[in-house]
Amino acid sequence: MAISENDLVAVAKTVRTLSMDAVQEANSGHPGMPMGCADIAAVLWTRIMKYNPQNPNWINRDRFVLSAGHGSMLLYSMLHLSGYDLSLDDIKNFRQFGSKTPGHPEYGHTQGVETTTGPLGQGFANGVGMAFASKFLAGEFNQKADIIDHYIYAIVGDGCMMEGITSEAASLAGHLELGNLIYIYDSNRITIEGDTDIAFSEDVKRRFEAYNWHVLEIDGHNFDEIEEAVFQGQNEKVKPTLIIAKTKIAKGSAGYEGSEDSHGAPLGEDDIKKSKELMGCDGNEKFHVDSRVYEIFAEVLETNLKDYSLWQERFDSSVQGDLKLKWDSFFSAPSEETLREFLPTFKSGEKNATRGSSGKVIEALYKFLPNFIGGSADLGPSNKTQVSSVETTGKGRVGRSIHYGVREHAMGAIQNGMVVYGGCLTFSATFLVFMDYMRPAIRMAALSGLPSVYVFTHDSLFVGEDGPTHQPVEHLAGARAIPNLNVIRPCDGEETREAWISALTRKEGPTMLVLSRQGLPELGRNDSSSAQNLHRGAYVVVNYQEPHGVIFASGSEVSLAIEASKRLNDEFGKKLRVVSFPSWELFEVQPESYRKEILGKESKKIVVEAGLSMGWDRYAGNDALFVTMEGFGCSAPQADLEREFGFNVDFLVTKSLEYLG
Ligand SMILES: Cc1ncc(C[n+]2csc(CCOP(=O)(O)OP(=O)(O)O)c2C)c(N)n1
Ligand SMILES: [Mg+2]
Repeated sequence: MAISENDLVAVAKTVRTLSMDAVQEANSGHPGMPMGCADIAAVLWTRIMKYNPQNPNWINRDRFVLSAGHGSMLLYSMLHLSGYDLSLDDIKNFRQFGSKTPGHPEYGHTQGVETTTGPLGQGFANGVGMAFASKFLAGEFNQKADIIDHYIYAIVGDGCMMEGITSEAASLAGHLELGNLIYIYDSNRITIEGDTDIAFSEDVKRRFEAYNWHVLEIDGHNFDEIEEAVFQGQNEKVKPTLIIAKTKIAKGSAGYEGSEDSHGAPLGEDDIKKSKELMGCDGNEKFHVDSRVYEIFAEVLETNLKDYSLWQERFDSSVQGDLKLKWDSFFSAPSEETLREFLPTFKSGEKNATRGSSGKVIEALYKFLPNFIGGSADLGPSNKTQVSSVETTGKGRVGRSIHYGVREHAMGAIQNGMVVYGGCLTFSATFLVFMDYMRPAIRMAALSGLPSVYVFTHDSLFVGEDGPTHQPVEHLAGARAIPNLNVIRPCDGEETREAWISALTRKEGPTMLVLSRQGLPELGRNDSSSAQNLHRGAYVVVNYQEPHGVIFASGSEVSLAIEASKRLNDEFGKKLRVVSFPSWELFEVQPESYRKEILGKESKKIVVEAGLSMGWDRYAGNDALFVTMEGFGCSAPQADLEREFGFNVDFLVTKSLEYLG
């Protein structure tokens, strides 16, 4: 049975009353947005979207992204009504400790939440990543039938529209012609401080048309217009669609409709009672869902289940044999052993920049893993991420080697969208110094537990002549401060391969690979100093029975430490162990006995790292010698910087002797 206009009214009313009640009960939250978008949501979830709450991870479901994440009660209402694992009690516990209904939607926490949103604009860009991944998989698997042919829907607000990340992501989506995107802009012309006139006067329609989007304008409270616009969006196969929906924030509230006061605070018992009565509901009833509304969603489910089984049949009859094997490989992670079989090895005596070794690893990954995709924000040749063996992206074309353009922030968030979508292993790349341009997206990956891989090259002062604008100083400390982000700074090619293995086999969160621009010697290794020790975070590369002290170093400073240690022993009889310390995070999860053994009993500890010393005292104590950076670098050739900033063997030997006494 078709969903009638009265049904839509009933659903929208329920979203409004549940949202008012939940925010009131929590005494915090955002009722305005869900009330304003209730009509849009009612149409999307009953007449438009294909989804299956009984198999929430169905790969060909339509995705719904609530980019305006503060309106979480909109999403929770829809998830509850449509039969996801979210009860009315969960809604009553909105924003409470341990509930399934946190303030902003959290991926992995609440079934049916496709991506974590709240920081405005992230969701917009996540959706672009989903659309990219969807097109990529469609290209690989729609051989005999359309296996992947769904849409990505999002509701984005004025705030999303103002954020820079949205401009980056929209520009790329228009260029790639991601016609599977259908975004609805909740244009209520209200943000926290008031009317958007105070800060936002551009013509969004013309702006998005210029980005090569298909733009429509509708009344966001008119069901027919909403539905018709979405159909037009579906029929537009080339351009992404933006539906500018004129709405009223807090639509249906007796006293707050159209007012910024409804944005982020409960409406109050009085207004809620009056509003409910105006809507024809019992003013005293709380968290009420009319039985007809559940019936409507039972009908929706029936339709959706039919679509789902048709899809299943399509899948079973067309994805067979080699194509099925390929499908399975796309959806299973490669093991450490498999990766080690085909990844390159590096020989002692060679000299390689770790970005170069990483480049060789990337070439092999592209060759052996058909779902390995990624790219750089226009630094491919420098990041050594660009390969000629696979198709690149271009105007109207997705590909495995992605030209993100100079758009770091969107790159990070688009990558997150690909990861939550599934089916692909993906990396992004830029200079380490520009990680700050994508930091919010990295934080979201860490928070959401997404195994995104970041290739950050040109990792220190030793970038040289480009000067302090391009020389990272505080970036390692800043990265280590992000919970659940693994930071790995390998010292040579062998460690670089292992770092990639660590990143690609990690399931719990993102990993960043911090790589050198300059050449570094491959360490001479034996069994006990095998690069596979990288997975322990820190390990001994130079050992002595009764050492005078220990040097902790990472990345490009490991070979320097080894050379200094050798001279200190040969010329001065001072024995310093050297620990290659590529990753704090990997080290932290080792057994205590291992950590104690590596940190050692020596009271004399030296840290050598071309970055801030901040945080190293946790391993080396306050009395350690820190051969680190304490301020910005400067523009000069590498050798001069090594001398001036104290990162050469002579300096390290002299300083160590002074320190050891
Ligand atoms: C990056 C970011 N900056 C600031 C905020 C705080 N914030 C939350 S909602 C909001 C205003 C958003 O306005 P709009 O998108 O129009 O939502 P509406 O008030 O219409 O619901 C702001 C500034 C945020 N969540 N994310
Ligand atoms: Mg607004």
